[in-house]
Amino acid sequence: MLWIPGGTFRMGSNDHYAEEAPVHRVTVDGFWIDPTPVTNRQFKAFVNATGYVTTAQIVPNPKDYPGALPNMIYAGSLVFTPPSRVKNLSEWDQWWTFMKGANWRRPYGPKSNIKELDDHPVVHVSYHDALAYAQWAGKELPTEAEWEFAARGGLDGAEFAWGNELTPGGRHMANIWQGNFPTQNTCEDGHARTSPVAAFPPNGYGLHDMIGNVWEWTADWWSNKHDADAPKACCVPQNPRGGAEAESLDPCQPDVRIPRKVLKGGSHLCAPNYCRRYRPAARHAEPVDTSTSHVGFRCVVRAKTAV
Ligand SMILES: [Ca+2]
Ligand SMILES: [Ca+2]
Repeated sequence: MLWIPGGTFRMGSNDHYAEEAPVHRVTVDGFWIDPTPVTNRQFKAFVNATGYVTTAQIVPNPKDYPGALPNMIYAGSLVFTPPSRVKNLSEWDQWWTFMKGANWRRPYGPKSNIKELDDHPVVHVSYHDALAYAQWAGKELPTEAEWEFAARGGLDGAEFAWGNELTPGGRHMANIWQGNFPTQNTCEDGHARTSPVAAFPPNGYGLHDMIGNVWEWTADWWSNKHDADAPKACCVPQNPRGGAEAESLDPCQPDVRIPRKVLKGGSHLCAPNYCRRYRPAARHAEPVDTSTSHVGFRCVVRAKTAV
C-alpha cells in the first residue's frame, strides 16, 4: 500500500455535473491506500480462504424488489452489452443487460471466465462484497473525501488526476471510452473493456487507475450535492463521512428501499459524448446490492490515532 499524507484540499467541481458542486475545502488525515483496484487474483485468494459467495451469485429476495417481474428474479449481474444502434442516451437499459449467471468469475456471462484476467480489477462486486473483502484483508473502504484526495495526486483543483488536459500530448492517461458511446468504441487507449491494473501511468501519489478502468466503491452514503464551503479556515470539515443513509435512497424508485453509496473515478465506459466522469470530482450513486461489469474497489488502512 502507499502512504497518502493528509492535508486540506478543494473537493468537488463547479464546472460539470450538479452533484459535484459546490467546490468546498475538506481536510483528511493521512492514510494508506492500495496502489491499484483489487484484482481478480486478489479476490480469488479471499474467496478461496473464506468460501465467500458474492451478491450476484445469490438469488435475490423478491420482497426487496417490489414490482420486479418474477422472471427477473435470478442470480445475475449487470453486463454492458453494446447495441448496434440506440434511440437516445437516456434509457440505459439499451446497453445494460441483467445477465443470468454473470458474476466475478463469469464477467461476461455463463460462458465467460477470468483465465486471462488475473491482473484485471475484480468486477460484479456489490458494496457488501467489497466490504467483506476489506474486512478479511484487515482494511477498510475509503471515504469519498479520502478517495478524491488520493485521486488528485497532489494537484489541488486540477480537472484530471494528471493535470488539466484529458490527453496531454495525445497520450491516453486512463482507460476510458473513445468514440461515440455506446455504439462505437474506437479503443484508441488500447482497451475495449477492463484493462490490467497499472496499464496506465500512475498519478502524483503513485496510484494507478483511480480514473477509468472501473468505478470504485466508497464508504460514504450518497448525497445529491456537497455542503457549502466553510466560511473560515477553522471550520473546514475534518475527515467527513458523507450523507445520511435514509437520504441516499433513490427518489425515482420510492418502493425500493436499497440505500446508495458513492462511486468514484469513472470507468472504461465513460465517454466525452455521454458521461464525462473521468475526473476526481465526479461521483455516482449506486445501490449497495448492485454489481456491474464496470464497478470494482480498492481499500485503505487508516493510521491508528494514539490513545
Ligand atoms: Ca478504453
Ligand atoms: Ca478507477
